[in-house]
Amino acid sequence: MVMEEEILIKAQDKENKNEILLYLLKNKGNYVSGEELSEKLKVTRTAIWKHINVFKKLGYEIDSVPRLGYCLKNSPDLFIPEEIWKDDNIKFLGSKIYYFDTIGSTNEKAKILALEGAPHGTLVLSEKQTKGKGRLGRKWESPDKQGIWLSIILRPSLTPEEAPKITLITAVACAKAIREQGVNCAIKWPNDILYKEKKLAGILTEISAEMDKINHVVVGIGINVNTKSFPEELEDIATSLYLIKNEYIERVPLLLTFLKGFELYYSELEKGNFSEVLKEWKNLNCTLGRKVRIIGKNFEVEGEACDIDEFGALLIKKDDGTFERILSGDVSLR
Ligand code: BT5
Repeated sequence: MVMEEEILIKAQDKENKNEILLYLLKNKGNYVSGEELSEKLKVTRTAIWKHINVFKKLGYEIDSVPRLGYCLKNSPDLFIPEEIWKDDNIKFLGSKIYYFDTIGSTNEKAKILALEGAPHGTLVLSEKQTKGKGRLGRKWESPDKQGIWLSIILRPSLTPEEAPKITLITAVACAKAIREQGVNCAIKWPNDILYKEKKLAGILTEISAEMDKINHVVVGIGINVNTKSFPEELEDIATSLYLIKNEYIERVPLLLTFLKGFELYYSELEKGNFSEVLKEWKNLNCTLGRKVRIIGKNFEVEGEACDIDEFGALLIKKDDGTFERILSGDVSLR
């Protein structure tokens, strides 16, 4: 058996965050003296100096000026865990962060970690995936440092039949974060974020459950951020923020906006306010009111997508006037 190449950069609990890097990140653009750092963080000046050199090797541009101290000028736009922990508005996501340079699939890794007991809110991120997955074993193109390839481990108090709601709240958080970049994307039920009918992001929700109880959920999100070109077979169906805006987009701020939105909608879901999120979903979707064809595991349905119910299922009005409730499938817009 050939072993998957897996290069881990960091696996860290939030309690063990690097306070020096965090302090520099929170004071980006300003000088902080070695004395201030050493007093506030109770570390020696030599230790600070050693850490600064490690951060520089990671790509952080840090000025050191005698008497003024250290100033973080530029960050490398990588998913170093402190980049997430620097945002105090993010509460439970990132309780533990696994950050890889290379991995087969963040979802596959997250499923293993979940079985090993990884806590609610654990994040798995990788700069590239060699076996990124879509639904039904399809492939997800995940080129190096060009996107956000992320999996979230959740331990929700939902019943298994409510699991599709998680895909919907993820889609809302994802679409909203992308719209903040000025890109008018829309959600195609159940798991696509489209811009002008081309796929900008996809979601893959996988659950481990018993009859009436979810053990854990792994929700995978892939967002094409700075992809400049796609393989031929995806050229007509995929796009990226870079291709839409014709400029390089910083990934870290986009990730932070997504995580904050996700926490907001997830807490609504846990409080029993899913209908509020559903309203947002309806505002952002491009499926309802359209003629669609849905291909599922053992069925094919055509008709008008007329509504989505409180479980996140799609209601189709067929040409003969009867209705069908669809839980999953591939939708093509007619
Ligand atoms: C999805 O599946 O859209 C789910 C994608 C989830 C990806 C994330 S990345 C982090 C996490 N770890 C993983 O291994 N996966 C998740 P589906 O609806 O089945 O769409 C898959 C189809 O989208 C493929 O068959 C291609 O046609 C197309 N596709 C592949 N890569 C793409 C890309 N980067 N951008 C747009 N379309 C793509």
